[in-house]
Amino acid sequence: MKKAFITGITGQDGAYLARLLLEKGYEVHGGARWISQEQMARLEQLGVADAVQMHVFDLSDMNNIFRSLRDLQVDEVYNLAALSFVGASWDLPVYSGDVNAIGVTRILDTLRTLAPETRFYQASTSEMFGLVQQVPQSETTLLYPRSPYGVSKVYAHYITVNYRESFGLHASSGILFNHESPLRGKDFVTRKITTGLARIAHGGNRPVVLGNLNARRDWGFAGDYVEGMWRMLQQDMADDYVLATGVTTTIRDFIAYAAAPLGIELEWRGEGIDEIGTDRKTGQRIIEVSEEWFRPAEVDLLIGDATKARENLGWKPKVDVRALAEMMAVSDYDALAPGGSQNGSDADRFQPFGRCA
Ligand code: NDP
Ligand code: GDR
Repeated sequence: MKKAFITGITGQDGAYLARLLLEKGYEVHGGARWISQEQMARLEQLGVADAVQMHVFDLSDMNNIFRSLRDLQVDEVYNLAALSFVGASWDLPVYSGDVNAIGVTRILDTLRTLAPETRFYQASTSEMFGLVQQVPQSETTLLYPRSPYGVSKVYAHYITVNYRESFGLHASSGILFNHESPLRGKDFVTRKITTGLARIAHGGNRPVVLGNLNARRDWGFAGDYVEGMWRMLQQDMADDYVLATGVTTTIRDFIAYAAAPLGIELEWRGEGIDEIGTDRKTGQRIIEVSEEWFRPAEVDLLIGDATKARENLGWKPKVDVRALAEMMAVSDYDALAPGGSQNGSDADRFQPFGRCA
């Protein structure tokens, strides 16, 4: 039986990956920060909370990482832990660097010292392409990050490549484009949209207030992407791979895809921060725009070329963006129904500190 350690197991991808590895017969260990609140919700939702073995783990603590990897002796480490919300990385730039960048060096250097045979996966990101230098983006596209998050992930990506080349570690970097699911954190735009629309479809009257509706993202389903992570670590040689759908969609179009299954047809009026989306049938305000949710520097367009993953790993996504939006909207709608699992939304619980002032 293979043993795997997943950092960030309490997050969206951690939950899907844990389920996948358990299905494949792995013994799954998970690392989670000690915080004084319930963290097992996603693992519970997928029905795997009791099957994983949890350990206190924090990427900012070198000795904790050293002891974890020494004691666990695993075959594979998946490093999914990170401060993953781009918007918050301007509020926490030093922490982003410590956790997302130096934290990866802490793991790699521990593996180099204690367990050089252990296979390692690093959660790299399309945010590294930032102000894109090529369309579509592939493994060889020049990087130009646009946020403290993106910058920290560029360091993490290259230190992974460097430890592979310097010490022969089986260390792979998955450059994953946006992937979402009903388990997505509620601050991310897709889930903020689907929780907000679900509330409205249940009779709510609060519009969803968003930032830049023109940004384009290459959105896939998280369940498909964790399969790609696993495939990377099953290769004889470690390498870097883009995982993406090859389709890009504006925020505005994602809203329309999510609204349709809830019976809302949107009509758009105005421009920039004056733009609003109303329900064509009732005239109710559904979407508003506020400067507050614009970022100090934006990533306008992402679209990935996953040819290498398709050819070398046999990986391709199964869920397209329309099906994804529908899956998330229906899940949030059902969760708000009587007896559903959710009775409100946490979206927008963190306000930016007037970043653009
Ligand atoms: P989530 O935000 O859902 O999960 C992040 C996880 O990291 C949580 O389990 C969180 O724990 C944990 N974490 C945060 N800080 C620390 C720390 N200091 N020490 C240990 N654990 C920590 O992210 P996703 O599941 O969406 O993403 C997984 C990884 O993939 C991240 O690294 C992200 O940057 C990257 N990525 C994600 C993409 C996406 O579209 N989802 C695309 C490309 C890359 P807690 O529960 O305590 O908060
Ligand atoms: P992203 O995801 O930054 O791509 O990072 P997010 O959903 O936060 O933003 C996507 C785009 O939507 C625009 N946007 C808004 N975003 C949020 N969160 N809230 C809003 O109200 C809003 N209005 C418009 C943003 O400006 C942006 O252009 C995600 C994370 O999972 C990262 O960890 C991961 O690396 C990348 O995807 C790939």
